[in-house]
Amino acid sequence: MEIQLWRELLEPYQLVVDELMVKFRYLMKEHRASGKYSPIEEVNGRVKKISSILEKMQKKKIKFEDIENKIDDIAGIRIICQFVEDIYTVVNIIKNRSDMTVKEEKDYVSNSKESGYQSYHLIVYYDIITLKGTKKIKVEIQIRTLAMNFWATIEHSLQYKYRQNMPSYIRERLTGAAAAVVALDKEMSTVRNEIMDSQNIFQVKAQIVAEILNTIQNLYSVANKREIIKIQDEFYKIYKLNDVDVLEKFSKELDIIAEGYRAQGIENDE
Ligand code: 0O2
Repeated sequence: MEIQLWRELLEPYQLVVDELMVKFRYLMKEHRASGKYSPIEEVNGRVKKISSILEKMQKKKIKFEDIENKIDDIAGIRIICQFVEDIYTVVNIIKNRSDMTVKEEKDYVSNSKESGYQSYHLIVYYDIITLKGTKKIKVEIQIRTLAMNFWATIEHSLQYKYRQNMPSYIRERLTGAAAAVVALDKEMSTVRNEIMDSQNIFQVKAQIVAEILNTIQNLYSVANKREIIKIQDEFYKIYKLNDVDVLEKFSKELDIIAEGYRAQGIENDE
């Protein structure tokens, strides 16, 4: 196939990957901005390399004209979660979205592969719109925990290194490591609520601090310098107390001060 044709074939897949990364990252941001725990920890995406597509075509005896039909992971998104429970939350979020339709799902979390591989796979249809019109594209979304991803990354590299001839002592080590991943994820799930609470408090605090700093910055254009310095000093003093409630109270008081200046500004304009 001509190189130009490869580019034409793969370009829509790059658009899908770019759009979905923006959407999943926005989902993370939305959760965090509203002080909620995000079930998504990290999102990555890629378009399959031509060399990997050629390899798969050879292995599965796929003709050029059947590439798009028979290869489901030309566009791939990987979603990394902290806890096993989050995987199922993300699966439900995807299933309930109107911009994606699930074509197929494989739960290698409840039923890990013989290799020890764990991950939840969804093949979804996603529409892209270009000058040529609307095109339905298949995307493989892999959802797994940080621990599962660690194992899969290492195992993938070893598979690549040894191809079909992985020494049995390495395979045994990997099987043992896969069992350790299951145990680690189980152990982490038992402290999930505590971890979620502490992460939420951190998010809420970061959000309040951002709002306070924003208000102080806006005050620079309306209040006098002496007052702003007084407010700043007060903020640093309160920040050291490490008490979210006190910070929140301070933020509300600051809003009232800012509101006062705004009303005064409107009066002066009239
Ligand atoms: P690569 O190099 O990651 O792209 P398919 O091959 O997709 O047509 P299959 O094998 O039934 O059909 O699909 P499955 O089982 O859902 O696997 C799809 C992808 O999951 C693989 O893509 C891997 O990325 C990953 N995967 C599956 N099994 C394993 C495993 O045992 N170890 C690791 N590390 N990853 C696995 P590719 O195209 O096979 O490989």
